[in-house]
Amino acid sequence: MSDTQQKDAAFPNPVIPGFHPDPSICRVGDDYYVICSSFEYFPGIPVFHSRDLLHWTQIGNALDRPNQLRLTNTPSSGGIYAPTLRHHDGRFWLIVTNCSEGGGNMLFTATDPAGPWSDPIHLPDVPGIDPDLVWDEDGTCWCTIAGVSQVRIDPYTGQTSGPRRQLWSGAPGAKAPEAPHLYRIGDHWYLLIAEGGTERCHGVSIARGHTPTGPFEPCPDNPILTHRGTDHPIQNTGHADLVQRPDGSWWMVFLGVRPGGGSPGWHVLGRETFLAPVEWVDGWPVVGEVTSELPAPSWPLVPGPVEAVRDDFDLSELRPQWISVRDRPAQHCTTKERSGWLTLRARGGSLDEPDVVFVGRRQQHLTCEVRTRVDPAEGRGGLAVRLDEEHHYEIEASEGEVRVLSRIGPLRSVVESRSVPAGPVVLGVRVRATPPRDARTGPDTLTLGVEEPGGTFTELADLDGRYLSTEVAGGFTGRVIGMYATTGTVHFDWFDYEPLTP
Ligand code: 6LW
Repeated sequence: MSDTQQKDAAFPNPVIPGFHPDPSICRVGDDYYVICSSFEYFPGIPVFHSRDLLHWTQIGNALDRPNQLRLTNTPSSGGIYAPTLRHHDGRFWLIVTNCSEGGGNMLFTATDPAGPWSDPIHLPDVPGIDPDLVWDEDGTCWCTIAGVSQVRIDPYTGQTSGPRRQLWSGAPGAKAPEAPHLYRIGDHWYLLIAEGGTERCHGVSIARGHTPTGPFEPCPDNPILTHRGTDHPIQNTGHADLVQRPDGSWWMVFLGVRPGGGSPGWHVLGRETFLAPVEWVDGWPVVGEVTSELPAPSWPLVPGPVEAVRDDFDLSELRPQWISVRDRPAQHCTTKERSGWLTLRARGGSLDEPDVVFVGRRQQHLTCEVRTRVDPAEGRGGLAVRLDEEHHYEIEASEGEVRVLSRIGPLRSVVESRSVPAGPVVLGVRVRATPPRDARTGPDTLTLGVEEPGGTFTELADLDGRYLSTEVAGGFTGRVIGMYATTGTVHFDWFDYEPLTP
């Protein structure tokens, strides 16, 4: 891209689309890294890298071993909540809450953020969620948690020392002071928090003090970021983290949602990671306008690799974008059994169950087309759009038949069935965002169908996307589109995910 072209270019916001909530960012030299919550999915905590804050590439998942991430009996939207990523003393530090049985707060370290990350350092004396880490001038490590309270910890052992002290409870009357991050900036210590809850009342507030333990005076202009009470196309803005570029400019990553359809609006991609500029005025941060397009930056762009539409499972390991529900035992999911195919071996659970054998990727575009070629000769399985166990649409193949199924809360339906020739079959779902027309309009339409041997796509069902939205289903995640097996063994030849222009 030439300088002239760059000057006129605009860049999409969210900078990390799809279900990537609670972003935490740090910079080492010219490299930026972001991590996000991942809840009931395994592997957990996606790790992204950028050199320009606009182009982000997933380089791994921090928790990719069972001893790092136990999600047994975790309900959907349980598990891994808001992590914090920091760099100190020559290594990366990640602190996070696993809201599963036997979980709690824990620390991980790595020299390379792409991994491997360490085994967990458990923090049994650190309660609550949304833990943050910061080191003061003396090298003392402070852990700040939602509420907002703080305790001193030894990050190498997980031991706490000294009293746990209440730091700040946010603006008077605002609920849920959470997502704290503490920074030493200039002559002050700044305490950034989210409050109002992660729905439409979400916002970001800040306070400052002269020591890491306070006392803290609130910013007179709190909240410094919120879209509550507006019809801004980006809602629920909150849960932020700050980063300074080498040129001295400041930026904020935060979560937001993009409701679609008529009023009140339904968001289907979960809470996504957005970017906004920050200016400092009289010692307080002022967040720039949040826009769906970011203007060209003054610094060089460093685009990452273009993601291929097709994954043909030709590697011995799955790429980091692929996630499963709670775990991914090798005996149930492998690319080593049939070369160039993904083999899923059912273990009795259907998409309604917490142990379904499922491999999917986050839906990251409001309009997209997904297809997969499946060989159901030895079992039953197919292509699913999943929000949780009670909200999913799928097209399922068995030898000689395909069926469109839906689960919306207590309602299970066989929407359509069709005989097909024996042998492998191509299943597809086309997701088309609907422009806001009236209150009756959902955010999108999902068209599920099958590709005939000659290549013709036969549409079998059009389903309303509002029932796979967070406003209907609740929870903290977003849609994940993927492959599953409910009976026997099912082989998948390839998987196409193609963003489409609306
Ligand atoms: C997270 C809290 C929040 O712990 O939602 O948006 C919770 N913020 O900080 C789960 O994402």
